[in-house]
Amino acid sequence: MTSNAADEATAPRVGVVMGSRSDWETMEHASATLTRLGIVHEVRVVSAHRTPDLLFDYADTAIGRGIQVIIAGAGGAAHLPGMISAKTRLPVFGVPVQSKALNGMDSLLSIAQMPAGVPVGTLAIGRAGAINAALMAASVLALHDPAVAAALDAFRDEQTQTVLDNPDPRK
Ligand code: RP5
Repeated sequence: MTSNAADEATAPRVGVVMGSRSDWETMEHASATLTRLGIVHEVRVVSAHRTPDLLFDYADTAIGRGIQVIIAGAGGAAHLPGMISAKTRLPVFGVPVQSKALNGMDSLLSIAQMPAGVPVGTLAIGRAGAINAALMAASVLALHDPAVAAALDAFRDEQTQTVLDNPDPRK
């Protein structure tokens, strides 16, 4: 493998970003799901409000660095996913982090209610949303990557089999 090919194999293809370190408890589920599917990804704290210049730089350079999908989690006045989408044509999946004050309804609405023309694919509040954002990212990559497609199919088959193998909820 040449060094260029090696770099390509290890370069992150998904960016997982979050507005605060406090979001990691939620967003680690996205990262763990990507890892389980063998998808190389990067994880960064990028705050729309506290580090706006970093947000612009991250979104501006993502395509050039080989990122194909961005997963963005934020809570409260959750502007991170929408502002990233405003700055890049990459697909952006937004994860509403459960806020203390309003249980994540604020996060959900501020991520979902984007104006026409600047999309954010919005997932459920919290852990389920983080996991599903990773699965959506995998679905996008799987369109052109047989290894990711196989990993995603295996994940889904295993999930189905686990339910079928455990029909009695008392056991
Ligand atoms: C948002 O504010 C973050 O995404 C986080 O969910 C929320 C609270 O941040 P911290 O005050 O815990 O850093 O920007």
